[in-house]
Amino acid sequence: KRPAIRSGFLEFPEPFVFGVATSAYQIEGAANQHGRKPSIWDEFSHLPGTTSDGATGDIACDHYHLFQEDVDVMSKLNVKAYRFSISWSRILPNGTGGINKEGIKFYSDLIDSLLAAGIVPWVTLYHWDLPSKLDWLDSKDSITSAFSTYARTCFESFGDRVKHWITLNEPWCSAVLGYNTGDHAPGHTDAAEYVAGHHMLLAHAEAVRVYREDFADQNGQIGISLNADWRQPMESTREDRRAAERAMDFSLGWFAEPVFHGDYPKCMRETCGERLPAFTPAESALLKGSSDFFGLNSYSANFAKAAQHPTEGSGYWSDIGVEWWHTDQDWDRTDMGWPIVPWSLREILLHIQERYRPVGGIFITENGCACESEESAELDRRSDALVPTAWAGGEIWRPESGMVFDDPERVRFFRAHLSAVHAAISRGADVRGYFAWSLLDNFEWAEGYAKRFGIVRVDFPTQERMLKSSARFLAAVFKASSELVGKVQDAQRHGRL
Ligand code: GBH
Repeated sequence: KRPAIRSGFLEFPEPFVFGVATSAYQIEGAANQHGRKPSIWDEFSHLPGTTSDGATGDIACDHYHLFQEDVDVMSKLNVKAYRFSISWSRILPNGTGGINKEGIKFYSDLIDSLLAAGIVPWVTLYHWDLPSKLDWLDSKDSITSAFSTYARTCFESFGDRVKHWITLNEPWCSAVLGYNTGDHAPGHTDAAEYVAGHHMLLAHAEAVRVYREDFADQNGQIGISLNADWRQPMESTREDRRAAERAMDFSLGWFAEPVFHGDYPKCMRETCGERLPAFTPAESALLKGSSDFFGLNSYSANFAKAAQHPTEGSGYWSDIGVEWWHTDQDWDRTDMGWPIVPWSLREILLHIQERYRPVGGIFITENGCACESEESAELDRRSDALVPTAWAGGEIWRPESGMVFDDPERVRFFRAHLSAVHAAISRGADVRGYFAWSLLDNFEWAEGYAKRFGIVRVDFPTQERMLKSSARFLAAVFKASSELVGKVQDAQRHGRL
């Protein structure tokens, strides 16, 4: 049993990674600078009608130029780990072929600056911004080799300093939103989700093989981040319990089963038949165990009910055979319309623990909320806002400089979800880290800039950063945790533990 550390109001097992997360296209900007070429998101966001208010990531948070300031903010907030992603087309502008030295330099400088601030980099290779010359529907061999060559370039360039890699972020979103609903780049609506997802899984497995075989001396870990929102049976009937299970199998299981057990869930294979590509025995063997840890992104939950009538047509949504209810209980919602259900995070963690027993533990690589869209926001600049004692767990943490944007809903969200993580740990889930989404308000994909997920507010016209009270809250949690880790390590060094 690992010794517990008190993190303000809660105890987490030690060591526990506390961090914040972002992704390249959502924050960097500098879309056409220093040799970067377009990704599918550059092209998609520039098409009319694809994003709210025609927003693009051309400038975003201008993090490409302001990264040092952002690292400084993180160190002020006691952040110990930072999860960011690399823009593939900044490194390899055409997706394959020549390397862009200036792109390498940008990430190299960022990594150095993080390490100098004592912040551990967690690097996502692919957070949805495929170089526009490529497509996940390209032939299996060509897209798989393009991704693994890109991955190899990153391991070679940064692997001396980066020890935590995530291959893909949320392949479910890339496959379903990109190749079925068309809400995300590349905006396809011709039901190619199973083939796209299949290629993503194989690309992931191949990159992991390259890392394990050729970069073993770097002594790092590599895994994948999957999104999962909890599905609760509408009634506790057999039918609804099965419906909820199917919904989980068709979302989390679609990717987690191949990665941890070597094949798609049985119910998917039975329902989809030939529309779901099959793995060869060699591919299946390569996939099985291809994640050193379980990266989980989780935001919400809703009720699942068995579909009364088989839905017309074929395709992902009718394959699931589930109807959804958000509203049967009076759950609050975020600005995204996603129900706020903190206990659902506990249920998901216990589900993952039971089903996958990841040897390297579970890392929550994203959790957070949008809860202050421009419409509802009341900009409250106060000179010395304090995080109320109860939120910071007995610690009154006085801000050094005064300005803070008040976001009490987000503070409540984080407090409740951290409590849920804690509850899951005490029931046996091997959770080893938590990354808040997101460090900054940023380009929220199809929602543009209208939905804000940051713990740091960004005033986009001036690029001014301002802490929110949720940043204060998390800083207090992170600080309590790292102080106690320090004390435990000290005691161990001096033989008292
Ligand atoms: C993440 O995806 C992305 O990785 C990140 O880039 C993005 O900015 C962030 O979330 C915020 O959107 O009502 O129960 O059906 C989020 C994936 C999938 C989470 C759909 C919410 C619906 C919740 N999302 N899910 S539910």
